Amino acid sequence: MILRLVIGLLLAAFAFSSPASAAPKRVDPVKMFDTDNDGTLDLAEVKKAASAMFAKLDPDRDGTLDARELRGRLSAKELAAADPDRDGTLTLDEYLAVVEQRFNAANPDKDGTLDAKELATPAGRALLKLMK
Ligand SMILES: [Ca+2]
Ligand SMILES: [Ca+2]
Ligand SMILES: [Ca+2]
Repeated sequence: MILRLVIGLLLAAFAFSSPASAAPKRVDPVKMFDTDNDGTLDLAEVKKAASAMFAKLDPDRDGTLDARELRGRLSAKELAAADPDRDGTLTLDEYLAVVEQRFNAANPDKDGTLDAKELATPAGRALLKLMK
């Protein structure tokens, strides 16, 4: 009985917290990565998160990410563009170069930081894909 009630409540809460669009988890990405707590993400914070993501995506720890490991984060075209030595994989440096490009794309006001609004733009979301 109680279990069914709990499950019912959980389902209701889930339905309630899922707006029509497939919104990502309602975790504030700024709070997740804002290590200096200034309410915005600077490039250092973004790169730190992206480096952690890189390590997570590279379980065999060979120091590179291939197309399979990058699936859903970089398209084949984006991978090719980010891979100047054309070996089909990205090193951490190559990965962070893409991160920096996306950071700049998401920061049109060029103030050196991304706020929640900038992170919610398509460019900001593309950047977040490389961070979490
Ligand atoms: Ca910050
Ligand atoms: Ca490469
Ligand atoms: Ca900004």
